[in-house]
Amino acid sequence: KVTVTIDGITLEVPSNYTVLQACREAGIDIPTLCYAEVINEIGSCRLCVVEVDGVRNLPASCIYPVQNGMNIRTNTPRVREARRVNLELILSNHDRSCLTCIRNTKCELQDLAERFGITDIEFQGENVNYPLDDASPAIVRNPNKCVLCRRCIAECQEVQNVFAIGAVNRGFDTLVSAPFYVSLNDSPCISCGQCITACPTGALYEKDHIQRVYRALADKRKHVVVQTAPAVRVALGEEFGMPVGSIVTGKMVAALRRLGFEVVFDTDFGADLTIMEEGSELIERLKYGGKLPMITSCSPGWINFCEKYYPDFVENLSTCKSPHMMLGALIKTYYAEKMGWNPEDVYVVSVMPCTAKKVEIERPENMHDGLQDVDAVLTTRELARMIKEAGIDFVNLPDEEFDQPLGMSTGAAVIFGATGGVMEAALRTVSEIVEGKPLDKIDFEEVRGLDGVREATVTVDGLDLKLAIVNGTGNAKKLLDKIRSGEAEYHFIEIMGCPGGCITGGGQPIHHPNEMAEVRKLRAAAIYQADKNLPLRKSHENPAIKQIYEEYLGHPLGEKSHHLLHTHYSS
Ligand code: HC1
Repeated sequence: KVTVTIDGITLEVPSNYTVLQACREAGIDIPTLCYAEVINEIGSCRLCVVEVDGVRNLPASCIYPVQNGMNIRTNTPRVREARRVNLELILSNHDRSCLTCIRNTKCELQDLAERFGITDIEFQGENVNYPLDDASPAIVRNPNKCVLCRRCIAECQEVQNVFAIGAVNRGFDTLVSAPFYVSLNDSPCISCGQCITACPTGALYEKDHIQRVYRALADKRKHVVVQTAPAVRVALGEEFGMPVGSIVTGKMVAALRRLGFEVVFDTDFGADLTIMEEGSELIERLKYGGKLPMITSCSPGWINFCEKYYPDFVENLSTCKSPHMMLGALIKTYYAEKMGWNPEDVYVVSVMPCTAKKVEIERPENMHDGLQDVDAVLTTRELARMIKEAGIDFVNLPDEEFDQPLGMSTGAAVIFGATGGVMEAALRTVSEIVEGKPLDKIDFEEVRGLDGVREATVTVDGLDLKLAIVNGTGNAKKLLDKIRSGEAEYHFIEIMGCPGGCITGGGQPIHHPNEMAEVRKLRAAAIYQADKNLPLRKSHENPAIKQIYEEYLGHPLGEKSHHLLHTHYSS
């Protein structure tokens, strides 16, 4: 420990602290913009400067280490002036069309301008007008809103190991871009959207699907069916001021009906179905010597990463489509038949915590009978915007139930939303099917947790199944490199593209990167609580799943499943 004095208050702090950490411990909220704990400690925005006795310039507190006896002052005229000039310089060449910005009222730069009482900008910077990069089906990049904080670059490079974007040029010409100024669409971007959630301003956002959904809702010929991903129900409430980790399933269903969706189904049904298909695929690969380890395929960000960076693992991927695609295919076939609808008049909307799903729905290998399984993907944030625009009092909505039969699901499905959930759901079903008797314990605690790479061994019918669970593509790289080099061997691996899994996907409500560890914990706890709250907790016990196999699909991995529920990926 060392002793420091901050604005006259003396305190002891760990010797490895930065001045910023010490100030925060002293209850002083130093302003920051570029700072993101651990991943982006670069001191570039210089809004966190302080005065330190004996130091001539004003050090950036986020990267300046404490020393014993240090005397720090955080609110002197010199500090205030320096911070203000730095902020005004950032604002001087920023596109300040805040009223029409997607992050209006949710922008860190706007908050800082308000906090510093900026009413006029002394400097007039050169306002370059860069073109919008909107060629990607998932992510739009507006360089004119970029403050060069590099938080997106840190997410893309350090956390996800994707390296789609970086800082190009130097000085006034510095720009965050894909190499050679190509569009994100032509870059190695995997569309995970983690850059969006790291961005403090409106420089990065999802491709809008709200307008196409409104058009479909207004089209009298269309039957517009919506489905909601597991992770949306534990995050949507945050957009309406509810605490992180609130479970809002019933209110979400009620809001969707009020928005005009004709039928509200649950992607969780698709997740239960995925377990039937993927569990059977695993059993088959284990029995008949198929490609192992089998790796889950429901996260499209991960699929993109695998195809672009680890094509030699494409054969390891399960051939299952992701749950919302499976459900989309069944809505346009099984359900449309039941209702006497022409499949071409059915419009399926998925509400997802994910931006990569916007790309997934357009992949030609996911089409069936010339139709897309899903026609539009709204992120959790987009759904919140629609609810707000409609003036729906979300917090006070009554709870409503999903429509049936494709709204029925089990606890095994809802845990898909957290890292380890697909693995646990598969274990609940595979163990019971293979062993032919009910499980003593439903909870497979050994595969839970939030660490980036986890391993477990679970014995099923005498076979020690070696398992790995990974979240975030940077962590996937670590594991796949070990497998490639022969250092590690597994039977079954769950990989989710986003750190924490879908609960913290690129389409979820945005929090500061420093808060994400806590947000992940709270949303994951809510997911496991939602599982506990359900009467059925194993996918194969879902009566609607049994019914659809009896009435329509036949059996897992059968002819119809093959046609509608499975796909292939390219290496
Ligand atoms: Fe996910 Fe999935 S869990 S991929 O994270 O398999 O997006 O929530 O919907 O499809 O079910 C996302 C979440 C989601 C699919 C399911």
